Parts: sequence; structure tokens; C-alpha cells
Amino acid sequence: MTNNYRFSIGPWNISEGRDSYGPETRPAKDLVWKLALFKKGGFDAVMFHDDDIVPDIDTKSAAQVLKEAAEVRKQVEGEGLFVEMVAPRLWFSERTIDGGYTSNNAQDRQYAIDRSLQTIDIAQTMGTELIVLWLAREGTYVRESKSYARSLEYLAEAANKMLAHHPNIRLAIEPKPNEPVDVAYLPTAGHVLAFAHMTNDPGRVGSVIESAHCVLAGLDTADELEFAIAQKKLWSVHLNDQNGLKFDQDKPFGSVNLRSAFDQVRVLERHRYGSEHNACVAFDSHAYRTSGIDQVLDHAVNSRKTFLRMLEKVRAFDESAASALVASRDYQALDQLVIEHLIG
Ligand code: XLS
Ligand code: MG
Repeated sequence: MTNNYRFSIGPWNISEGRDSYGPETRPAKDLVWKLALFKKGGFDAVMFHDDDIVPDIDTKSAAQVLKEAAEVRKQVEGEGLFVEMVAPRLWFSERTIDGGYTSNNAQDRQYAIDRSLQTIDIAQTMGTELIVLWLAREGTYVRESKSYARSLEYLAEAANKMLAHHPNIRLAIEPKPNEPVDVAYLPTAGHVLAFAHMTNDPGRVGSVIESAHCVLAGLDTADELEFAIAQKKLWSVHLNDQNGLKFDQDKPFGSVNLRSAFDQVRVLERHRYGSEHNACVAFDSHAYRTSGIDQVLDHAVNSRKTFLRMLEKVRAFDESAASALVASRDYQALDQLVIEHLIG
């Protein structure tokens, strides 16, 4: 086989079922419990927010934070897993109500930068060079409250400080068009990769593409993936699914649109995704609110299963028949070739 995929998952993907309209439906579990479940579920790597690693991070000294991080690394490796990436969770703090890097308040912007530099130190301790930035509150609830040009300058200033903090780290920005903000900065892969050129080291600024976020932006996920790959900037993928334009659903991979799932896996496979930087396939999905604690990881285990089944479909697809139909411009027949292949 041409490609061995490595699968990744985050502690936040074992959620307690809370939504905007109601409280938790499942008990909270600690990291040790989650790591054991990840291993059992067939995962290779773990994605972390800084405060998934060190709870109450803002109340602890820099030395204490790194000491706790070293302990967590041991737990992760003790399960035979490794750390894929670390991301600063900038959207929970009272200091980031108006956004972090793009806040209109200078002290709050500084807080966001300091916390991000600490995330890089944590990542070093955890043995990864991949820093993910999901720019949750970098955008506006009221369009007139910020300037886009000014915000891009702030974002570049923050990115430059991170790039200067350690020579090997890579920043993978995760685009999303909205939620929690009304209108987010850097909503698509195109925005992210254009932004990379506003920084001091564009080669170290790339992207993480999430299926649901592409659907929310009205874009085709496979094309977003391939756009980033074509520029050697696809450093992680968050595969999941999304049923149209509504709140961010984080459904299991393939649960809404199997054909898009096929196209996503086909793009990854055709471009040998993962051969550079050992990039992982992550499933950023969630259990349904109705799921019990015994089913809490099924969404991700099923996503992985669907991915691997789809990989078989991709590898068994008659590419030469498809090429012949492309050559004769019989796209109607090409369409049906894909459909019948998927129906099996
Ligand atoms: C939220 C994002 C988030 C990132 C990590 O929509 O997908 O979960 O992947 O910060
Ligand atoms: Mg994500």
C-alpha cells in the first residue's frame, strides 16, 4: 500500500454533551481515562489545547506549567501515543472576550501573545513542533468595531513573535468562517495562505483544514484540501461532517455526505498526504448529546472506520476508466461511474 495514515484525536472530542440550550448529559472523565480510550480506539496521536494539558493554566507559574506538561507527555507516551500538536485555547479567558491577537485592547493582545509563546514552550516539552491556531474570536460581532487591515497587522505581529520564539515551530492556522464570532478573519484556506505571506517566514505558516468549516464557508472540502496541498501547506486535517449552513455540528466523518468523504480521501491519497512532516488525520467530531458514556468515542472510532473503508473505495476506483471519460469529456458518465462505485 502506498500510504500509512496516522490518526489523531483531542481530549475535547470526548465531550460531556452540553449545548447552548442544556447542561451536560455525560460525566466528565480525566485525561488518563481518555488516553486509554484513544489507544483502544485505534488512535496513534493526541491533539491538545494548552489547558487540556495544564488545567487552570493562567493561575500557574511558567515552571509549574512545563513541569505538568512533562508529566502529561509521560502519560501520553505511556499509552504508546505521541503528541501531534498543541493549540492555545484563547477563547475561554475573560481577557479574550473581544478576541485575542485582534482585540481592541492592547493588554489583552499582549496576553494572547504571551499565552501563545507559552504554548510553544509546552509544545517543545511535549515533543511536537506543530502549533495549531484556531482563531476563534479573531473577527467581529459588529463589523464596524474593527478594521480588517489593522487586524491582519496584529495577526502578523503575533505570528512573527511566535515564529521568532522557536526556529523549528510551524504555525498551522485552522480557518473557519464564523462561530463564535459573526464574521471571522481568515475564513478559508485561501485567506490563511495569503496571510502567511504577511509574516516574516511564510514557509512556516500553513493550515489545518476541517471538513465542517469548509461546508460552513460554502466551499468544497476536497478542493480546500487540495488547494493547501498544492502549496505544501496542509499540515493536518480535521475530518468530520456538517449538514448545511447551521451551527458547527462536528458530525462523524462521512455521516452527511459520503461522496464528499470519498473525494476528501481521494485527494489525500493521490497526493500521498502524510508523507511530509508525518502529518496526521484527525477527526474533530463529537458524540451526539444522546450518546451515553459507553458510546462517547464511537463518533471518532466510526470516523476512522469510515475513512479506512473509503480508502479501500478510493484504491479500488477505476482511475483509468475515469481518465478515459475525462479525455472524451463524458462527465455525465464520470458522475455515474463515481456513484455506482460508491453504491457498490
Ligand atoms: C473549532 C475547532 C477547534 C480546533 C482546535 O471549531 O475545530 O476544535 O480544531 O482548537
Ligand atoms: Mg478543528
